[in-house]
Amino acid sequence: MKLLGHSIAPNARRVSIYLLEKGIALDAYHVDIMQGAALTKNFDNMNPFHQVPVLLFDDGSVITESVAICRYFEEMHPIKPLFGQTARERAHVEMWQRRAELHVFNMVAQVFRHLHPAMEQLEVPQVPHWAEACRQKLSQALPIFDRQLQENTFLAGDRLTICDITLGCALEFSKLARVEIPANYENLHAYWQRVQQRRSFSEKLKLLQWEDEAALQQAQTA
Ligand SMILES: N[C@@H](CCC(=O)N[C@@H](CS)C(=O)NCC(=O)O)C(=O)O
Repeated sequence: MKLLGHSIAPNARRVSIYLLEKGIALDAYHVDIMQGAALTKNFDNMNPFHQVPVLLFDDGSVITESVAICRYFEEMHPIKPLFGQTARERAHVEMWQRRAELHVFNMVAQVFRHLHPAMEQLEVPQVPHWAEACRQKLSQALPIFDRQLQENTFLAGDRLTICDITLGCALEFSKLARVEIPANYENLHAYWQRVQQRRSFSEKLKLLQWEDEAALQQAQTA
């Protein structure tokens, strides 16, 4: 089994951080998405959305979507649960996971994709008005997360779970996306200080270079 990821792309980071938290080792690769390595025919067969992360099994089958990949590993390695333990806990974690992904992570991602010059080639067309609308939506969501973190060490309680990996990656991504998190959200800032000190966030998963030269040549000559 192989994980196809990226050293800084935030969705790939979600899976890397999850694996480091769980202590799961596997062969992981850096796919150079910015240079079109996910646009080849070979990659299209694995993920028609041309995105990382991808979990590739030895029989050629594939799972994509960061949280789906993490859920697979969670079933296979239930020790140190990161999706909650009881039915209620799992639902609570899922609630905050979706909130963090829809209202924070995705809003930061849309600002990045539609405004950042580095995305000009990949996000066609970039729609700056859409980015500004998402920035606005994000600013409406941040106070809700700040309030939740006033009473809780982590989003869903006193232990780190998958929703913290999503929110932490969104906060990390906000720097790259040039999205400012206002200083008055003190709980959110204190939380981010705590989270980024974890070994899973500060140490990088070791990634090999994904070489897909044959498929790249095939795509270019097609
Ligand atoms: N919903 C997907 C999103 C994956 C995604 O957006 N991946 C980005 C990197 S963070 C990507 O591969 N982008 C390449 C592109 O869009 O061209 C997930 O959770 O895995």
